[in-house]
Amino acid sequence: HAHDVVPTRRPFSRVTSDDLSFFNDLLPGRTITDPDMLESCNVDWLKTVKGSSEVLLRPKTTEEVSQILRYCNKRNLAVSPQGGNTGLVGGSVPVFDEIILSTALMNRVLTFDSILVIFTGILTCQAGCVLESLSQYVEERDFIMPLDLGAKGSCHIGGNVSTNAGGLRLLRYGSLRGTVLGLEVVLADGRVLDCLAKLRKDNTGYDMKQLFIGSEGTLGVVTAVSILCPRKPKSVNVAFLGCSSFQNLLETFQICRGMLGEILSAFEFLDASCMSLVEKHLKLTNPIAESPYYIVIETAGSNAAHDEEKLHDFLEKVTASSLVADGTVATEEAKIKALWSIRERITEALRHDGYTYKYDVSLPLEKIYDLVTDMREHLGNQAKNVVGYGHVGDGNLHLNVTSPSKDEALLAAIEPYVYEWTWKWRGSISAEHGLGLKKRNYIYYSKSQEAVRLMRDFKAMLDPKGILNPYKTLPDDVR
Ligand code: FAD
Ligand code: 2HG
Ligand code: ZN
Repeated sequence: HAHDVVPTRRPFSRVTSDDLSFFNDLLPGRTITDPDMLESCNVDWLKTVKGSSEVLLRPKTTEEVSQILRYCNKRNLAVSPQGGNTGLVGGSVPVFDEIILSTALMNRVLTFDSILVIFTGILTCQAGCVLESLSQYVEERDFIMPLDLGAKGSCHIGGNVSTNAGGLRLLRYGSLRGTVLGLEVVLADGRVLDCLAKLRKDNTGYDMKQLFIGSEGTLGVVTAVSILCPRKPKSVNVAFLGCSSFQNLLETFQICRGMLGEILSAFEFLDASCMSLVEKHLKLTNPIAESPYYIVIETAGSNAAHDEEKLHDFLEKVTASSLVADGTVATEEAKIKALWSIRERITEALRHDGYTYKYDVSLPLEKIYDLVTDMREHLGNQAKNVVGYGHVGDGNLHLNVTSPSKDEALLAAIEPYVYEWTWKWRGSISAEHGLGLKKRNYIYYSKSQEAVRLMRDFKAMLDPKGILNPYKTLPDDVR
């Protein structure tokens, strides 16, 4: 397995002046060729991959997306769909001169359902709605979005669906594969697939929308989403705790599930290195005594007195048994936000620390931190920092390695070591970020040849010319 394979440009057409006049007629003022405006759309959030697209299209409607794709398919022009461009695997930017199709102007809420006077909590919106705006919209109506992530201020719901984003609430509300009730998707040839159902239950044939959830823009462009929103909890508490060993942290999780189960909405962790980074680069303050490991627990329930009593009993138990060394609890919004930002902003702190190598793995819970310890030992002083954090409740570790600048020798020491390690424990080499450009050739560490061949067949059926997000998700050589 060679790492960091740079693909060769496939024989797509190049954009001509005739193409530009077509786009200008279809999207006047929304066909962007200005190099300064294209710059930020060509570079990913991590600033590690860069394309050289010369055209950015900003449709407002499904019909416009349909016309764009029908035209591009006919002309054999490659297209890279883009939402908030917060993806972490190099999937959201062109590799060469692919046209960038942005959902930034597709940001309308279509309906928020009420049947007579009863709100069902089903939100239907265009794909380019920013997650945080949707959160505000539904919260004003006493609901919340079933997902939450650190990128909420920029990421689009269509991007979330296309990456099957996990995030901080998955433990409680499940994955988008359960909460997304319907999708509208434009296929590569411009056909509009209307699967925008708003039903909780619907077993009429194959569930087509599932194919597009997590398909990273390679099978179609998501233009609208129906999603089931939970009621807004009346009482929210956050506890920030310190543990002296990872074993203690895992035991704390066990007890937490037992004592707080029905109100638990998040169980996240970070190690001491993450804490140092957010202190150093973001000037955040550690609210408790220094510890090797920190936990963020959130409860969300309907009765503040009951929830607080439960949380109190739990905290008493874990401190009395010395599983937890120190901790603090927040009930008011400002403090809750401050505690959460320590966890949510680690990705941002890492970007300040240097060039970042990111690994997003699922592992058996009891092995989850061994990978970090092992990697630290394995890399010695080759790395600047090796840190671990993530979604304990979901068995999902974020292992990040930083170095002062891009370092091929360091990369060769990390990969495929990290993938072999994950494979050995039957884990996933991409738990929630997808494969994009960076991880596509490692798919065989988590999927069988038979499964990958079937993926290739689906791709060939839905996008025979391969114009949608080429060089992404599927490996270069399908065996
Ligand atoms: P983009 O980055 O623009 O695109 C991502 C992929 O989806 C690309 O392949 C793109 O082609 C495709 N795509 C985008 N929109 C469409 C569309 N409408 N139709 C078809 N394909 C489309 N991820 C998690 O899972 N959990 C986290 O907790 C999390 N936290 C993050 C925190 C930070 C600070 C950052 C920077 C990223 C985080 N991410 C997380 C990764 C990223 O935010 C998510 O993957 C997010 O869902 C991407 O949404 P986006 O709109 O930015 O998509
Ligand atoms: C998170 O959980 C995100 O904070 C980002 O998934 C993880 O940057 C990362 O490695
Ligand atoms: Zn994550």
